[in-house]
Amino acid sequence: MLEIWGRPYSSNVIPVIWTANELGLDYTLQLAGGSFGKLDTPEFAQINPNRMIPAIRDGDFALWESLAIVRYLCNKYGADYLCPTSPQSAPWQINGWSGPRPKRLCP
Ligand SMILES: N[C@@H](CCC(=O)N[C@@H](CS)C(=O)NCC(=O)O)C(=O)O
Repeated sequence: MLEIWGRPYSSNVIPVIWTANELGLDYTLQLAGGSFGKLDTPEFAQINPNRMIPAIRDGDFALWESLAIVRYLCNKYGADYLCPTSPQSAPWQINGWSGPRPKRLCP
């Protein structure tokens, strides 16, 4: 099952959780960062050697950086919904809303 690592009140984690919820994905939230700690553990270093949240593990695949994760989830699970499949897709899809705000996803 998809694992999302982070704390749910982190501004960089919120877009990842929102995306997973919007796509209806089953996932486990691994509380990490801030008072939850765990960023210095060997397990987390395998997921994100930069030791920051958010990060995900999807089977054997690990990824970090909030917008990279959002795009990955949309590409893998959101075809024809959040992920554009044609150059003329509606601008509310993922590239439309994340492009002008490189650090923030603001649906
Ligand atoms: N550019 C990164 C920034 C990641 C970042 O700054 N994460 C912060 C939380 S928002 C972090 O890991 N802080 C350490 C901690 O929460 O303990 C992203 O968008 O994912």
